[in-house]
Amino acid sequence: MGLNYHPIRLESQPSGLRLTADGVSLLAPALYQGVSGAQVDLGAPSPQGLPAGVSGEGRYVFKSWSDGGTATHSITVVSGLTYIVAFEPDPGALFLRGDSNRDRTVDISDAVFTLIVLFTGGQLWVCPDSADANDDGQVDITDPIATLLRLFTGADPLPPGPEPGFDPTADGLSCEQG
Ligand SMILES: [Ca+2]
Ligand SMILES: [Ca+2]
Repeated sequence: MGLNYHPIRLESQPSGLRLTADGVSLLAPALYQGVSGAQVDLGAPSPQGLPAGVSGEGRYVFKSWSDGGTATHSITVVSGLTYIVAFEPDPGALFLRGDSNRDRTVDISDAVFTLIVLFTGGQLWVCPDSADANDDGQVDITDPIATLLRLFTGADPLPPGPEPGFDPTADGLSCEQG
């Protein structure tokens, strides 16, 4: 007698993130063939990068499975299974462009903070991306100037902003923590 397989539908929120079934890495949404009555280990790698097809830099962390299970847990295969794993943006990877001192507003103190760091070789940012006001992938004197120009002319900030977000452009800087 042969084994009876059931397809398990695996989805992620947002769509396009990675999950694992019995250690096999899958890009959601995906179908995984499970043996009827057997156990399958579901896993949610966390943190992980942006969903497939989304450019930029940022991270998502595990939030929940639709069955309430932990990031890695086992399920029993029956027919008609669907599991959805939810991820949420990693708060440490969210920032406002220009907010170099990380107080969640962009004002003149950010330009001052960046200048002090640049000229004193002082403490580095926990989120260098936030100090890259002109989003050219480097933190230098043109960034506090860009912040001051924007403040004095009322120009719109470069994203992410005015709400904290991920970096929409991939560059050499990161926002790893804090
Ligand atoms: Ca600030
Ligand atoms: Ca820059």
